[in-house]
Amino acid sequence: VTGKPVVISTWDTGLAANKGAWEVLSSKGTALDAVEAGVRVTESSVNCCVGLGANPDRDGFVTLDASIMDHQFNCGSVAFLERIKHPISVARRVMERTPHVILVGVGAQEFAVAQGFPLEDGKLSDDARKEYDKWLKKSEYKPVINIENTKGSSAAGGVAGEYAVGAAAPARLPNGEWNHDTIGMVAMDARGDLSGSCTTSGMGFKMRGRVGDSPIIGAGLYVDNEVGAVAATGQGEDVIRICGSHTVVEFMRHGFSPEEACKAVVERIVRIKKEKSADIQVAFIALNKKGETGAYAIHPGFSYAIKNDNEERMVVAKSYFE
Ligand code: SD4
Repeated sequence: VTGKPVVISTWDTGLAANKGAWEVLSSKGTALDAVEAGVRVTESSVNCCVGLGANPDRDGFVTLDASIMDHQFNCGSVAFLERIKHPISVARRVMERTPHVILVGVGAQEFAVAQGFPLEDGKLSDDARKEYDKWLKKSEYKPVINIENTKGSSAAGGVAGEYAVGAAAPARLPNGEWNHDTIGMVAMDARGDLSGSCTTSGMGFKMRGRVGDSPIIGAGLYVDNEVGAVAATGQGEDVIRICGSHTVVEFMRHGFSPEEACKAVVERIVRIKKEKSADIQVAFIALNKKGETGAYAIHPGFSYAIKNDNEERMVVAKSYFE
């Protein structure tokens, strides 16, 4: 198969990340190199939702999760990783240089340092410090995932459709809150091979040690080079319980389009959560072997960015709730 290169990634920050990935894809690089380079852009951004600038756990520490998967079922991830700037690259080293798939916590950090990744100072970013101080006043343990539409945060106010690049909103809302904490990216290279990546600070003010869906292969990310590649964002617990990204891939295997497959899995979550679905956001992005893309969310306002040879745009996905 000779695919046309394409990359898609979650939320408005996906635009900048796609640019990073495109540099690799447009020069005939591999999808694997592209998805690593792409999300590193987001991990590097200061005061962003992902990486060391993000909101901490409820004890005041930023703890990071990331995963990566290639076209040959090779996969690697890190979870509960502290003071390392590029968890996605550590995940790739786990995949390529260890016999394992997942490393967590201190072990993951020691591995990263042994691999030459600098140990950062662990200080919170200015924005995260402010958010944490605000949170400490009440110290409520209510880890509720952000639901974009209620804040009017995302591209073009969250109405489903396609938007010019200029419509993308900044990652942080005027009131100082993030509109998300994760970037998931899936790509196809010129050879038609697929890869995916996912990196996150997890849910803000989570319990110490909490790990979400993003570093769980099959939940936050899954790639089957015969079928397609999928990444998830939103309330990780509810993605894990249905092996979300893997399930989307399986629907595509049985003939669903990327959007139909994402929709079927979102509907499954809604059936499980019943009325509690009103309080959670989950969204999937999917890319199939033909290079077709799609997404679906529980709530309106979930945006994702697409880049290929001809275009660069934002799409606000359709959703279960209108
Ligand atoms: C998690 N899925 O840790 C991540 C959070 C997320 O936008 O996607 N936030 O549960």
